[in-house]
Amino acid sequence: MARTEVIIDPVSRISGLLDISVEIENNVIVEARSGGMQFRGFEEMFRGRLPLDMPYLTARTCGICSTHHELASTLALEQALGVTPSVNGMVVRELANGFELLQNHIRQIFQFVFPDYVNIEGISPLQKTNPESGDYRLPRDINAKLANDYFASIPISRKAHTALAVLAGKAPHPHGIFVGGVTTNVTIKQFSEVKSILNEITDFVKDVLIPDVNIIASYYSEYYELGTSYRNFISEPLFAEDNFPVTYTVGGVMIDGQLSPLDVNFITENLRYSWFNAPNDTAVPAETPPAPDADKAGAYSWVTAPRYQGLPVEVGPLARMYISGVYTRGTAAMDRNVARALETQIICNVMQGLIEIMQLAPAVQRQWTIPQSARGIGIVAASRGILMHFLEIENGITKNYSLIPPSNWNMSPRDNNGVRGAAEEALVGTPIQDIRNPVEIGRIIRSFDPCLNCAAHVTSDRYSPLTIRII
Ligand code: NFE
Repeated sequence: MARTEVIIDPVSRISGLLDISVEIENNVIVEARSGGMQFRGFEEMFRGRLPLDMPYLTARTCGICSTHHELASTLALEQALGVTPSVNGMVVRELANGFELLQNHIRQIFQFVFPDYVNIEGISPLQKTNPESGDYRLPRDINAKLANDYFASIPISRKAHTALAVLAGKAPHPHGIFVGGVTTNVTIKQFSEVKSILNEITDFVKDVLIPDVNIIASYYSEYYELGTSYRNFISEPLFAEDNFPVTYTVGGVMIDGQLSPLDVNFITENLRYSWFNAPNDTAVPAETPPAPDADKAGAYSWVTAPRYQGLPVEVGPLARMYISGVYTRGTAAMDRNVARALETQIICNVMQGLIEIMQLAPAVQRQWTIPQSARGIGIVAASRGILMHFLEIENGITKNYSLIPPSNWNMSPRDNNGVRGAAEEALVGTPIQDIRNPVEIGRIIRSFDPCLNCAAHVTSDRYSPLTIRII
């Protein structure tokens, strides 16, 4: 039976350059590849830098989740320096991280996922979807409401970043999160501004976001079956501190339905299909950093393939919700979208509690001493899942710095055993109704909320800006 190869490069409405290639036989995807098409070399830039600069430098890894990187770097530094942050500093930075989560989730749901299901009849050609090329099923009046909500979400997601800037200096790339807590002196003015924005977002999530996502789920219910992956999950703690009035999840690992605590020693990065080298094609974070090799035979991605105990794993809101026991409905594409929506509401509720214990107080900062040699790991709940930073200091400077962002797990290429990454696996087995308009691929891929800027941490000129090739 002849196979048809479909290449979508880059996948639109995501951050970064993602090449999805699938092979289709009898209108079913039988093979899939996820490739990160840009090399950015951030880890190369980090070597030799002053450790206290790292929160600011690492935040530049990505423009849409910079707060997560700054917090992860701060945590890694605090561990290396033996610093315990102030209680109020932790509250303020958890709120800042919460606003980054809200901004990302709201934007992802409305601006990146909605156009897969809602015919956005907007005012700009850029915002107008083509009804001929889509599978749009919503009745006209319902479609009109959701299209209206698409536009209503834009100022709401922007306000989440306004609140982030109030708490942490600016957005993106805030500078207020730092060793010891934050650099922000919290006043009544800041409290009032942030509280009022949080109330507005909370109402929008309850009254608009949740009902809208439920509507989409009901009209496209087959996506509760399509796009399942391995059902192996990793979740990091999120809003888990004992002193928080409302908590969410302590995280963990779920393999074959069995829960266990996360052990970072079980994590390696496989490189057989990535344009990187390391001994045995295996990088150990902050020990044997991968060396770029753009001409490596057989490789197809600038994304490494992290594995936990050698296994591929999915991360993100669905993983957090599954491991915390809050969501058990399923693990398909629509489950990812619904879990992200429900998590947005949980985040609002936790932040409403947190803001009440935020003290109107000056920042606690002092001069920090950098040890001659030390190591630190920072783990953060990022919008797309677990984010890890690995820092090694030698002679008072940064010797090695490794990142494993969430999209490395989800969008990983095959590992050294040829086993597919999470999104690749989710595509295989998917029926494609119209091979010349394979909307199913975008819907499944966007349910992961990929960010290839994070994952591929010099853009190649070997790839044309947009190719959908049917062979
Ligand atoms: Ni560039 Fe990021 C998030 C991080 S993703 S968006 O969330 O860390 O891999």
